[in-house]
Amino acid sequence: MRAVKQAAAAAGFDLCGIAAAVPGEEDARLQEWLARGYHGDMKYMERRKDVRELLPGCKSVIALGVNYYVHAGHDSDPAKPRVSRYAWGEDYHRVLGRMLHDLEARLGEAFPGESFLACCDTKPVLEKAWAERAGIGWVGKNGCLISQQYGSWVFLAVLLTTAALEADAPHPDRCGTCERCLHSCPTDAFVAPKVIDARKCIPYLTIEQWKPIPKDLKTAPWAFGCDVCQDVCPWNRKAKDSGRKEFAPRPGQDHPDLAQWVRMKGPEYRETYGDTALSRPGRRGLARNALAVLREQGLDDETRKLALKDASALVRKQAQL
Ligand code: B12
Repeated sequence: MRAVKQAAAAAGFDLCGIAAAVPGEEDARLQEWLARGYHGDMKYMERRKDVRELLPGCKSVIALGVNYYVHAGHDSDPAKPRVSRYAWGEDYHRVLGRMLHDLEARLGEAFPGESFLACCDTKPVLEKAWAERAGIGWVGKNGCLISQQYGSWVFLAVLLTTAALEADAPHPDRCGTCERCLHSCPTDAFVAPKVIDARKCIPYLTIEQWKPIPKDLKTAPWAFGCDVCQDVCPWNRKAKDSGRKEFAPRPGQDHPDLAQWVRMKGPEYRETYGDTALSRPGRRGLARNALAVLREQGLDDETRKLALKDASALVRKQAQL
């Protein structure tokens, strides 16, 4: 559907595909994933819905992708504390939210009388599965949506609509026999190709849960998220710089000062990270993550003492591990 793709490109999206809003195999796979408890404390995963319940009369799903790769790259020093690439700049929910708003306005004019509902993590929708069905990439063995053009450094969003749009063909799987990602995971989180036990995945431990990080799960040097299974992916050798300044690393946001994360108080935290993805786990979450890395790399007495006196039980408990 050319009009939709042109509008998506004009709104800033790099990838756009269309799928018919009918249920697929992914719902059964999600149920199995949940039944095995792989979602851990992410209770919101139990509320995923048929898109037709979210938008009554929904006929099509417009899947969208934005390349977030910037050439800056992590320092080659393996001991330097790291923040995952997706969180180096402005929070992607804000950036994609603006683009979705723009696209909705354009499509509202092109398809009068039709309804639209924008989702970017904000609604209970399986964005990767829709992206694969709409042909913009495939779910790789590393559990990420991989685009043949951009690799896996793409953010996803979907726009549900009541408009009956011509669907694209699903994307074929192009991982072949490669299994680099499966063998590279620092915490052995893959139970099978494409299937992650989130409870062991560093992004879950450092972003999505609010308990101390267990001693046996070594997160260093990752202080927020993790990119290992994407860094080793051959499809990411082709990554192209998006040229988007919103995703370029802010000072210290790629390699943070961990002692500072432990020292930092609420106002400074909000001022520095309030409009970034690092706002998700809160100040306490970042201090916990910092302590987990410092535990492995060397925690000085002053920082430990400060953490043991912290107002947050989470931070104190992490410092005791
Ligand atoms: C929950 C969640 C997480 C969890 C769980 C990860 C996961 N793989 O599901 C945690 C916290 C661990 C996480 C981590 C990350 N996340 Co996340 N996350 C989500 C969220 C909110 C839901 C994903 C989901 O539905 N998972 C549930 C499982 C059941 O779904 P699934 O991964 O699709 O897995 C099934 C398929 O692989 C399927 N399957 C498909 N085909 C086949 C074939 C066979 C034979 C089999 C057996 C299975 C199978 O079966 C699996 C179930 O067993 C989405 C946003 C959204 N609303 O969709 C973002 C999202 C997936 N995350 C995103 C990002 C950026 C990340 C990180 C890269 C962040 C980081 N660097 O730290 C990591 C990547 C980790 C990884 N390797 O996947 C992006 C991914 C973009 C992309 N290109 O894929 C998303 C889409 C957010 C966005 N809007 O851009 N995330």
